[in-house]
Amino acid sequence: MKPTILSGMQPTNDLTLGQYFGALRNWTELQREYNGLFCVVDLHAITVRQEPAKLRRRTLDVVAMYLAGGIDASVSTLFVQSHVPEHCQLQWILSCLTSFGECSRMTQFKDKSSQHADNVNVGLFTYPILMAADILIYNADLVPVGEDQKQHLELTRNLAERFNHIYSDTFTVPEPFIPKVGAKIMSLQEPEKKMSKSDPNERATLFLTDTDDQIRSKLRRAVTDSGSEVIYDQEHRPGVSNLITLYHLATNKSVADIEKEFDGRGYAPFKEAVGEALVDLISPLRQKYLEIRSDEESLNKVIKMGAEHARERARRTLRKVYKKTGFVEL
Ligand code: AQP
Repeated sequence: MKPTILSGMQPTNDLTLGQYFGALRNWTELQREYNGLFCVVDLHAITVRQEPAKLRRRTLDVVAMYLAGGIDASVSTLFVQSHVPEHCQLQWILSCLTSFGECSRMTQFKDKSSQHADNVNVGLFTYPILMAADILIYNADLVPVGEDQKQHLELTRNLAERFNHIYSDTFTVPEPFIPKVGAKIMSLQEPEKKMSKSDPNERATLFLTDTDDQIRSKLRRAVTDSGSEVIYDQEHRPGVSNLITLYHLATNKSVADIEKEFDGRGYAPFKEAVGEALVDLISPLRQKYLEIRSDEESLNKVIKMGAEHARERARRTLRKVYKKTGFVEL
């Protein structure tokens, strides 16, 4: 049996280059070596208020982008989180093992509750426990996460160990998979902030559905730093360093070669080149996506098959967990 990897994305908007380099591209590489489970986490998405019709549409958009990005539904299990109710059932059990203090320490809760001060709901607070259930219900060995999710994975590991200690060995304690480069893609307008699909400033974010002209224009207007040298220095030149990272990820050129290529040429030609490299990357992806997205019947077949596979595994784990917890079997 190959080891299992699990990951997911929220259908809160179109996906961005952050999701692509921070997650999707790695998933497609990992799916041959591992038993891959990739989900669209619609339950997580409603911790922030969503319009029902948009949520429904975006869930299928994300499924289509997974497929366009290279997830092979005949090799990996591609499913929608709400189609597997066992996640929520396990979440309740894990909630009873999680202290209030553990959830309070989550930096993403602090960030999101200040961003959505009018809707600091309990779901936002207990979100990391649902994430733990998503992972543990499949006994995932590896979870490809960006830097921002490291803390949630640590909680997952603690909960797995806690359950195992109280009730006997049940869950696999998952390991993080964090890519060395591109673990965090930054905003094009505020390079100290991560690129986010819900950023109200559209210029800050490169969507995987952007047209070639939009990509070029966003790159031209990307914030760089004072000075004119193309040198990687995350601390003092976050703007240009983010662009160097994007160029490196899109072309595979090393940072040293990029610095040499643009030595003494200033920011303008560099930004132009990054824009072109990203057009070369995103354009075929977008075309593939549009083609896949136009066939909803096939998309529905893919998620139905995914839900069936996922539920079979999830039911097995939940039965074991219920028994160990002391619930009477029906
Ligand atoms: N900027 C990023 N750089 C690297 N990785 C990123 N990820 C997201 N943004 C970046 C990684 O993508 C996966 C799925 O993320 P998500 O869509 O579930 O939610 P998120 O991390 O909350 O992303 P956003 O764009 O900020 O969404 P909203 O605005 O809806 O909250 C994760 O593995 C994440 O690390």
